[in-house]
Amino acid sequence: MNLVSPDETRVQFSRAMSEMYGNEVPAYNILLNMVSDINKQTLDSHPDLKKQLDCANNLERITEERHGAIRLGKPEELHTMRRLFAVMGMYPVSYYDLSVAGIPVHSTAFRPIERDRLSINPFRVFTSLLRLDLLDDEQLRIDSEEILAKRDIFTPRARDLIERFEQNGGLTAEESTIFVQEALETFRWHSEATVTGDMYQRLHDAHRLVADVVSFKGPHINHLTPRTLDIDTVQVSMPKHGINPKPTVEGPPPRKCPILLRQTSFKALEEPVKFLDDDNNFIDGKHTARFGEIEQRGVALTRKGRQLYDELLHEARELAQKDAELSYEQALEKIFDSFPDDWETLRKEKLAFFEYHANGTVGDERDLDVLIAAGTVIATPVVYEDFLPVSAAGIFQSNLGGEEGQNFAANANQAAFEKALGATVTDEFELYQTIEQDSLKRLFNS
Ligand code: OOG
Ligand code: NI
Repeated sequence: MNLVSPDETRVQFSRAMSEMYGNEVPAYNILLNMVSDINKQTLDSHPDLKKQLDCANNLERITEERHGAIRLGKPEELHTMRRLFAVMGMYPVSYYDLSVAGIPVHSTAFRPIERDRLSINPFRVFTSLLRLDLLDDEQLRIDSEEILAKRDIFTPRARDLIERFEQNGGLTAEESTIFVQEALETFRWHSEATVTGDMYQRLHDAHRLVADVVSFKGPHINHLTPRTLDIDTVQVSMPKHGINPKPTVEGPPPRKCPILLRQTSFKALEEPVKFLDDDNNFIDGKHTARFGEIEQRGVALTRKGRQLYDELLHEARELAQKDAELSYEQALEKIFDSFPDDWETLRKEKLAFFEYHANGTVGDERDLDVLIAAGTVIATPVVYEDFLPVSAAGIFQSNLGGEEGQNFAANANQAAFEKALGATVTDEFELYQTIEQDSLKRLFNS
């Protein structure tokens, strides 16, 4: 049997999803054009950045690079979703507890995990599972479970093809094409709700997110995010194109050497939907769910670097609250002064991960600092491929319509999440560590 690589299925799926979302949300296409223009300009005016990306085999992937997000309602959905993403070579990485930010979900990101597969297409989907256990209203919990129990978000054909993939260790080209079409159905927008207007209102009053998950036939993709090389320029250009972004960019402040991830989004559009009435007729209503986002990715930090980032972010948020004279951005810039901002220091202090490439004959020398100083070895930053819980909370909040002032007690439950998933999530730090170590092996064994 001639089987296609899961990478090929992922590439096709990522393209199909982008096309579908562009048809559903026209502002997404405007954003894509802006990002593509600004990326071209950035590369033209920063040959060093271009070289760095090229060196790490990461230049090609940027044009098509996207992440999306979905929200699931019940454990079995997460379980089947894991199997569906595996068909495309995407695996769950990291656990994100959003309850701390007043959002009743916990999440993971499905993405490729090996360096060369990421280079082909790093498509990722931030996937959240609703936590009805965090709601106070017992009756609403029961009603929601009952509504969700009735739906199947996967097509029978998609389920069959997932099984074929598992049995045969892959799909044929023909099966892969059908799989992409069938999988797409799960992520499509449905304007017809499965609940009455009254029920929607009850769900909405508990939390807008609960209404978004429980009221519809499936987990519509709620945004698709292109990667920009200059988020600050896109942020200021958006209003010129009729798009209003949230006021602040999430993540670290602007820097010479970008770290982790910076993100900004524009608000969800209010869309016409149809609810049921008591006689099962459709009545007109409105729902806000889908939005746009852009991201800029920087270097992946080591545990040590990440700890420093988390500490400084916390300090900056405190400072911005205490000092009315300072804007959030000013507080962020001020506090992040103490995060080294040159590649040499980031590398020598083991704050970030790097890949090492030979640029001449390495010989018997094993001291990286010596080799790099001599220009024999080049160190390039490893791209951060994951998400940030505090930033994700900010993105959730902005598209849920601002101050959704709920306080759930911090309540991580990774064990329950992994039980639903039917697998453990991979530790992101170990993946970056492997990329760095593999590059050293190539360097010194060849
Ligand atoms: C996901 C929000 C988080 C990100 O990029 O951090 C996110 C959602 O709204 O479902 O997309
Ligand atoms: Ni996102």
